[in-house]
Amino acid sequence: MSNDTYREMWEHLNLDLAAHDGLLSVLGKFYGDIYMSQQGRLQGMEYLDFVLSEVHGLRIKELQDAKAQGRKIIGTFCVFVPEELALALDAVQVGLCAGADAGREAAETLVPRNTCALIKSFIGFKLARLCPYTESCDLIVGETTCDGKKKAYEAFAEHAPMYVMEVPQTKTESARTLWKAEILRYMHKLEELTGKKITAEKLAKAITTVNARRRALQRLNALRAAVPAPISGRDVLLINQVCFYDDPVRFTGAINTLCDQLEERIKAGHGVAPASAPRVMLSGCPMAVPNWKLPYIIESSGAVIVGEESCIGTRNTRDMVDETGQTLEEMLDALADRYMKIDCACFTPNSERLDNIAGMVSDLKVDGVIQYALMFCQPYAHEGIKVEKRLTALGMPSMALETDYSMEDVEQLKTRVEAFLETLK
Ligand code: BJ8
Repeated sequence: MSNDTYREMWEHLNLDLAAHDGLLSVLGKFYGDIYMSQQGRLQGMEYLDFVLSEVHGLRIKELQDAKAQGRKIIGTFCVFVPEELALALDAVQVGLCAGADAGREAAETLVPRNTCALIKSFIGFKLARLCPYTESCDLIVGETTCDGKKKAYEAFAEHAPMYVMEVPQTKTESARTLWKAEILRYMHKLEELTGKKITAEKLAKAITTVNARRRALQRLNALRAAVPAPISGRDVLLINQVCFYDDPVRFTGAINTLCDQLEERIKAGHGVAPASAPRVMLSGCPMAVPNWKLPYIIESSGAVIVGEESCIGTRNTRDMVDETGQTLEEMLDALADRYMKIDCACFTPNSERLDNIAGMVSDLKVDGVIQYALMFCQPYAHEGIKVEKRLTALGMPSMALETDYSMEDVEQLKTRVEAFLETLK
């Protein structure tokens, strides 16, 4: 499609065209430096490069076409919002978390300065009219996870069509009852929005679709246990990020093709980094597009990232929805059970997260863990202390880093990462 057609579409979505041009050119340059400069990338990554190059183009056009056919677009910020329900009603779900330091000043008119960068970024994108995804949404679904998000949604609701799911804070029986009720309430909201009814048949199909995507990503993650590592952490982070935007069936096919190529590479004993490269796992806050700063620093310092214990990582893909349910009720229970397993730091207690981290460290043959927390993120900063204790007990070296989306601390982070990697050698 021509650039003029895209510009018309962006104008129609009421984007600030000049600011948007600026964002795209920075994004393109950043992507070139961080991704295209990598050696030994697999052919299958071309699909991801294409998707990213068209992230504000072709994919937005697809969303507009879907809307023209009467389908609804649902925006989300958290892996707690069950995509299966949207798919079962023929709606399209897209992730709206943002990873760029854009619109920060505008965001700080709605939320306090000491709010994490992820929250400020999605608010900033909205207020600065930079995000065609946000502008395409018929409904934006928030959730009661951390305090920062909860309060931000109140402010955001003045600017966008918001709906908030109540996510419990514990894993007790009564919390599960509340969560099941919330799933039903959300289902009714979506039915009202789409003018359609969820049936067992439609939900079963949606469950299979989302499970297939999880299975492909699980396959990809399992292949990273190979030594030498067959794919860079940067590329897998990109895959996990694109998973929130792309059509689920098309994406699953592309990831399985990539996994076939990875298997060939592993069989041939080839890797993306030498077998001696320190194998690092990232753990903590999600990294939304285009937040590639830390992975780039780590991998350009000679290490390879082999796992992301994060929502834009294994927390989003680890658990499957049971597919044996026959009735709508059984399927909704299966959904409630699957989503209650998410080990977000907003839960108390959240000891299963420590077990999951220990499992990943061993499965992926990790040499060291870098805990990543966004500045002002209380839940992950708190859990960082427990995570470090567990890792120390396992004899696993770790370090904790706190940062935001600015580039001011790049040199400082690089120095700390290099010093940590030295200790792993
Ligand atoms: S399930 S991790 S996507 S809430 S970084 S906004 S926690 S202050 S993103 Fe999350 Fe759902 Fe949990 Fe995952 Fe708050 Fe921390 Fe900011 Fe965060």
